[in-house]
Formats: sequence, C-alpha cells, structure tokens
Amino acid sequence: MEKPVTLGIGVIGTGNIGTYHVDRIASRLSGAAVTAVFDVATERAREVAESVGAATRDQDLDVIHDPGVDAVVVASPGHLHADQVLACIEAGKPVMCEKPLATTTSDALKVVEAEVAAGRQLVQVGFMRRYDQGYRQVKEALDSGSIGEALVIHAVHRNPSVPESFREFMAITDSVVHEIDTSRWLLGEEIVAVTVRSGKRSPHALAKDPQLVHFETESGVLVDVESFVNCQYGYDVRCELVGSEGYAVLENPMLSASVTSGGRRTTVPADWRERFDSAYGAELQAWIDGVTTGRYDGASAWDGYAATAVADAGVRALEEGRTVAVDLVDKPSFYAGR
Ligand code: NAD
Ligand code: ISE
Repeated sequence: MEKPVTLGIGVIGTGNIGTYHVDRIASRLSGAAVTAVFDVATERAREVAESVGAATRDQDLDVIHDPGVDAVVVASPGHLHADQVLACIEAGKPVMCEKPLATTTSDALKVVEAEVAAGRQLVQVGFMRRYDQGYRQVKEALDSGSIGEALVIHAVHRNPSVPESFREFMAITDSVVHEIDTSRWLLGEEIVAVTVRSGKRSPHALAKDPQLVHFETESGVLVDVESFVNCQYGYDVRCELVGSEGYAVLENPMLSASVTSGGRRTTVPADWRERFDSAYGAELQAWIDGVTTGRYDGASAWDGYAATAVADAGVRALEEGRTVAVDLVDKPSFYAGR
C-alpha cells in the first residue's frame, strides 16, 4: 500500500494566529505536520514547537531553508510578510501568508512580480472568509443569477475591543482589509475608489471609531462598511449583497439561544476565532491539498496586492478627508483564472 504523503510545514511567528494554525495542523488537518518554527519570542516558540514535536530555528530564513520544510506559514506581524514571502519564493517553497500580504503597495507588487518571474503559483494569502459557508452562499446566490445583478453591498465589521497599540488607520489595514477582499471576491471586480468618514467617537475608543468606509467598484457597485473595533459586546460580522432582483444576506450566526421566563437570549461570537473557526480549518486544509496538487483556490498574491492597494487608498482617504482613487498596475496574465 502507498504511504500517505505528509508535508513538512514551517511556521514563522507563533503569536495568536500562528499558534492557532500550528495546533490545527497538528491535531485537526490531514496530510501535514509542523516540523520547524521560529519566533523572536524564543521561549514562546519553544513551547509551541514542543507541544507538536517540531524543532525551533534561530531565524526565519532557517525555517524557509530547512530541508524538512516543504511549505511555510507566515504569521508574523504584517510589516515582515513581504520579505518573508519573497524569501519563500526565492527558495521555491509554497507559502500561506496571513493577511496582509504586505503593508505597502510597492512591497506587495514586488511579491507579485517575483511570483510571476518564478512561473508557478507559490503564494496564498490568508483571507479565510472565502472559505466561510455563509460568504460562500452569498456568492452562490449572486453567481447563480437568482438575485440579479449586484448593485450594493452593506457590511458590518465589529470587534469587541482592540489593544492600546491599535492606531486608527489599522481599522482599515487590519480589519476592513477583509471586506476589501470579500467585496472583490464576491463581485469579481476591482475596487476603484475609497472614501472614509468618522463622526462621533465611542467613549471606549482611543482613536476615530467607528468609521464608515465606502468603496466604488469598476462597474459602479457601491459598498459601505461600518468598522467599529470597540463595540464591547462581541464579534459581529455581517454582509448584505443587494441585487436587481433580490438580496443575499450573511448574518451573525446565532450560536445558541436560551429561553427563560425573562425572554429569549441568544449569543454572539466572542472573537474571530470563534466566528471563523471552520473557515480557518477549510482554508488551511485547501492550502495543504494545494501544495500537493499545485492547484490553489484561495486568495492569490494578486488578491493580496489589490487588497493592500485599496487599504493604502483608504488610509489616505481617512487622513485627507476625500475620495481617493485606487491605482493598480495591469493584472499580469499569469493571474487569469486564479
Ligand atoms: P501576534 O502579535 O499575536 O503574533 C505575531 C508574532 O510574530 C509574535 O509572537 C511576535 O513575537 C512574532 N514576531 C515578531 N517579529 C518576528 C520576526 N522577525 N520573525 C518571526 N516572528 C516574529 O499577532 P497575531 O494576532 O498572531 O497576527 C499575526 C498576523 O496574522 C498579522 O498579520 C495579522 O493581521 C494576522 N491575523 C489574521 C487573522 C485573520 O482573521 N486572518 C486574525 C488574526 C491575525
Ligand atoms: C484581526 O487581525 C483579523 O484579521 C480578524 O479577522 C479581524 O476581524 C480583526 O478585526 C483583526 O484585528
């Protein structure tokens, strides 16, 4: 009998999501094992590595060049992603890079150019909502024609709270970047302009919060996103796609409900882990399968580049109080159908 192939996965960054991915690969997914990890927080890296029988390495490049590592997960802070992904491309190793692909449009473009030069797809970006059942159903409703032509998207993205280190531009680059990706993916077209408004500030916020972010797409679809990162009560992500013949809606999934004499009480997810748990699993499993087959269905480096370019425009729109156009290079033919 043929022995099943087990891919060796290297993980760079063992913070919140890096550890979450390591645990999942080790215990819930098939076809892969974590073989090497690196984090500048060496004690944390050691604990995480030990928990799954992996080795620790002294720097990110040691993980990438490790002969026991077939593919890499990048889960370090965003400003390090582009260089780490470029090193993976240079080494010819597939990489699943957490969002964002890069924190500047020019760095994201370097990744696109390097992948095109390599001539094969090596990069997937961690926009996990593409694997969420609810978002998939909204996309199916549009693609099937049942709701007609897309006209408007209304979206809500609320986090209970953010750390003190959070800066107001991060509402766009860290949080709304997911709506940038889901809007492009649902509609199958690029965002061409961004406007951001903020009004009365929440008493819990240290910076402008909530913010209302508006996108306009190539065909004129309008998207509004309420970003509210200090909403206090839970993690709340919603999306309504309004078409010419009907609408499709993704509501915050009700996890449970209890009825007592006082009434009916339902719950909301506490955070992104709880809300998107199965999407993260489906995303990683699809990527692991893709490493084996060479066929990926997640967000590509082009998607990562476009998302960063729109986020950059959004940050300028926030700072300058005006609508900012998104300037994308021509899409390389390499990404047609990817
Ligand atoms: P975190 O701060 O918890 O973890 C980052 C880790 O990277 C830390 O352990 C830090 O010590 C380590 N690090 C710092 N410099 C490093 C270096 N040079 N090389 C390797 N590791 C280094 O942050 P996090 O919440 O885990 O976020 C990490 C990335 O994942 C961010 O880009 C974030 O946007 C993304 N993220 C994505 C989702 C999602 O829903 N897809 C959710 C959370 C975080
Ligand atoms: C976090 O980094 C994520 O990516 C979550 O999915 C998002 O909802 C949250 O706002 C971000 O801070």
